[in-house]
Amino acid sequence: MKARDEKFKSSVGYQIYPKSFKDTDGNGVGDINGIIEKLPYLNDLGIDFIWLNPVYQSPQVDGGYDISDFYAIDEMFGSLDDLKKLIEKAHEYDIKLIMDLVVNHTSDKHPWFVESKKSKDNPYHDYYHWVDASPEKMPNNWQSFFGGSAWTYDENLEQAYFHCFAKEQPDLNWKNPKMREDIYKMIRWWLDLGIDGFRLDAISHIQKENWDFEIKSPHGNDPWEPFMNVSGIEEYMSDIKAIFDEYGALTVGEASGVQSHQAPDWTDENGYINMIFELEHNWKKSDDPNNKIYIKGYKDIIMRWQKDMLERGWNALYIENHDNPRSIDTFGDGTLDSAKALAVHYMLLRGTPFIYQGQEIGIGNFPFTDINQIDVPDSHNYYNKLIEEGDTPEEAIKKAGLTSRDNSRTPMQWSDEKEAGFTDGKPWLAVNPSYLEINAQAMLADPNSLTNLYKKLINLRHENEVIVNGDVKFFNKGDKNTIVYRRKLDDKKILVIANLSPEKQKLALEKNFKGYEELDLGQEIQREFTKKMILDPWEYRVYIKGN
Ligand code: TEU
Repeated sequence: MKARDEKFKSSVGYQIYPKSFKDTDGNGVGDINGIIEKLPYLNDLGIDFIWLNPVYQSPQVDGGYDISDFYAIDEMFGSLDDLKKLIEKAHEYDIKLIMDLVVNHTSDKHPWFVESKKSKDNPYHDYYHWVDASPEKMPNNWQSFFGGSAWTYDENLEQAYFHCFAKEQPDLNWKNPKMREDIYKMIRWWLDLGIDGFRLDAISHIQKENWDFEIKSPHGNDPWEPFMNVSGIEEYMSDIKAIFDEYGALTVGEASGVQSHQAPDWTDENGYINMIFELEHNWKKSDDPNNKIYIKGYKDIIMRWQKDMLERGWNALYIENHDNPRSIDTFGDGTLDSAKALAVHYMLLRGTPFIYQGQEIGIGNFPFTDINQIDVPDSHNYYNKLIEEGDTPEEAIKKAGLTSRDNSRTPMQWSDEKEAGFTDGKPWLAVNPSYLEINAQAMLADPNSLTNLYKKLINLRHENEVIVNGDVKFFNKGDKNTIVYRRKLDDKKILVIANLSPEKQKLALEKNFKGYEELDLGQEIQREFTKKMILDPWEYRVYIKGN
């Protein structure tokens, strides 16, 4: 067993959605060579590791999260040799590479599933969850995350199989020790190849309740309860942890359903993984037609997670990823000023920050006008449901467009050249028309740009241990739109103030902070600390004290 490497705590991650990062062969889809080409850009940003979304062989029903061969790279992304080269080149820059580990389910085209469908006594039948059923009667009333029943009937076997995502993503049966051995073998294979670790996809769903667990809809229990961090998962997680420990792997788990008070056990020195992505904070009021994050709700959730992980455990910090619309539009108001305040307030919290490609240059949501501009299946399901319920196509695309995951999957905007410099061909998903102004080249050239602010914040984390290991204390907890916290390690203190709203805010601080000096984070004017302040829209201030 290797000693646990604590470096993840002082690291900053960068998430790459490979289909949309950089295309080098003109097929309109990003590729591994494109990532290699952009390593200098990532190195210049200052990030420490890359989380690479799936590049495995896949029919791409769900953006590569439907894997048909765990050991192969999908040819649209390149080859295994390209990946080895990426690992090698990234390591030359001292950048680590972690990959998605998708083991809750496979593609329905995976040979295991193809075998499992053949007959009830096929050796792979029990690699998945098959239960006797009829077309009229599914084994229970559980719903899939992507809409509709979590069961799909198979006429030949007169059984249904379970899937908590799309029907093309059958869930693996973790109760089967042979299946687990095959997964463990695969995990080792990738670590032996030289990757530095994993982002564990949907890991909290691998264990299910018994099939007779009933969902009391619509207002009874949480519809996802029967497969959210269900008891029995501990055994599987311990097995996986033992492998991670052997290799000293860098790990982050997407583990919704793991409550903040349970998270320390998952992520402390004896925990299964280094850190956790909670999904709770993406809280929107269900009646908000603009699909905005409700800032006070968000703030309360962040404060709770920060507090619960103060003594033990570790948070992964993020405001954007490939599953949510762009943060500049959901948390912010579309302006670069809002993106800056967002950057400052989350990058200095306690935990390991992740930046999602394009977030650092301020790409916003896509102005969708037609459902055919969208690829993800869940948006199509939602759109069709709205049409069935009587919405006009205009009304339906407005709602489906606003909430679509494809907002964040449009190509990276490198320059103001054709297709934003992403491809010489036709991009698989249209480039956001904002690219003429919003692109990496323009952002890097402007010293006060969002991108240069991200660079400063990354650097600040690297140079100040207080941001890594200091404690965190919040002030003015009840304020709706401002967030104020202090990081402290011995005599060194950092005070962060951010107005997360497009209106001026009166701030009357509960405590006087004396002897602090302002850090220059590229604002037009400096402002001395005072106990009472009127903050401009999206104003942020960072003050520092001690050595
Ligand atoms: O997302 C999974 C995910 O968001 C759920 O685990 C979550 O718990 C649920 O929606 C409840 O809020 C991951 C990937 O990030 C996503 O892109 C994939 O579509 C999905 O897994 C399936 O692999």
